[in-house]
Amino acid sequence: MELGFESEKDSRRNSKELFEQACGVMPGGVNSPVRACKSVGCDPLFIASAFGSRMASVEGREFIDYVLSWGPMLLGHADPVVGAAAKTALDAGASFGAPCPDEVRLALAIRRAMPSMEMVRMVNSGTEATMSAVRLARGFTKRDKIVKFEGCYHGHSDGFLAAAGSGLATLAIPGTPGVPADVVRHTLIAPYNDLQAVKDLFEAFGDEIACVIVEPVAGNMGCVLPAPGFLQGLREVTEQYGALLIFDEVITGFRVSYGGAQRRFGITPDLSCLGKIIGGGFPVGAYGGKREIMERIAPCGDVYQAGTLAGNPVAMAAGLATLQELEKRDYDALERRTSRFAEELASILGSKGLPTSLNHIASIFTLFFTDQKVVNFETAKTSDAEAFSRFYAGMREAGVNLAPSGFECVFTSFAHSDEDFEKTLQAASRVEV
Ligand code: KE4
Repeated sequence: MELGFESEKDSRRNSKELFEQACGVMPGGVNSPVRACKSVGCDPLFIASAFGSRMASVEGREFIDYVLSWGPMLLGHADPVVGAAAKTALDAGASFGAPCPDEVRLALAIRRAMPSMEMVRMVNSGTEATMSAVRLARGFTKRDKIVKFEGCYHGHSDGFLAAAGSGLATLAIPGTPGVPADVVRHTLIAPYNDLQAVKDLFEAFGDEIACVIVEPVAGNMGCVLPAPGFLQGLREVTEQYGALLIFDEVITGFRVSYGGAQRRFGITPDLSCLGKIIGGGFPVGAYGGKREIMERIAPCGDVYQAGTLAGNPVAMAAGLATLQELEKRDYDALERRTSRFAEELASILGSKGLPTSLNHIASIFTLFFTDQKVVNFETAKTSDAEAFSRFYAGMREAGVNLAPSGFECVFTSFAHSDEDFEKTLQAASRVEV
């Protein structure tokens, strides 16, 4: 029988029934693969609402949330200031298909935080941002090849889906059908943190390489920090060969500092890509960089890129309110609290006999279940996936919502209280792993 929302009763249905219905009408029952929880062997929970650090499933079960919509909700869910800004914008009209003041205000706020982004173009997702930045790099340099890093994920545009990290790594698909070999032929892949491998690629293909695109802190093989000198080395080798350096700051932008990883590590990329936080939960991405490069983008230049809902007034208002709020917040205090929390979590799980390897920066961390230091995708893959699945299931049972993949991050927010952390640690101390 076709299940439907014929009656009020239906809307109170549980996640299991909703997932069954979803699977009949949406591939995998979800709109993004990792949400299906396949790699941890669970069915997804359907969420009815979220506020601050908490979210509630359709069954009314409450969870402390460390996914935060995969990063955007650094202020916490349903922040009242962001919500009010979005509602006011919505009451004035959802979309104009014409310029609006908040597009300019948000672009200026981004540039103030990240001065390397002399010009900014708004798009609707991180995928669009990175796809467009690479097209621009190719147009500007008149070169075709790109360098990316194994385990880094830059969204699902064709050229990147070769040994990508998030999603594909979890589903163990090293590339994907549907992408012509001709396209990924131009994609060169190096191990993260392996500067010599990058230099070797430039040695071999130097004048064909348009850009190096990198997550300055990797977040899609779990959290992996740049080795000392790695980012500076990328800056130098790209300058040496006339290639562009693109920072994919979709996760790190406004999270590892208000000025992103580029401010934290003191590296100036040629182009940067943003998403997640700058939309405050609405679909927003952006790319930007040096004026002479960005001015090659249509309509002032000849590199084409467009989008019906780019710069959407509601999303711009939410993003602007988010950045204005974040500018007032104490990132160092959140980093200290997150560090203490992550260290205590590691020691609790270590006391259960699990090997633990913690990577942490700002309000992001990943606890790998391995005795190796995790510095790239190879070492990330030594983490015990079965142990992670047991940990995930046990924590969800105890009311803690973690990312359903060992190749993702734990995100904290300015809404997480010490009580949230304490409850989470108590849950971890009871989990059978
Ligand atoms: P979106 O197209 O999903 O907005 O952004 C793609 C993207 C680009 N760059 C980085 C560094 C990213 O992390 C992402 C997307 N991140 C994943 C999870 N880490 C989104 C979750 C999902 O795919 O459902």
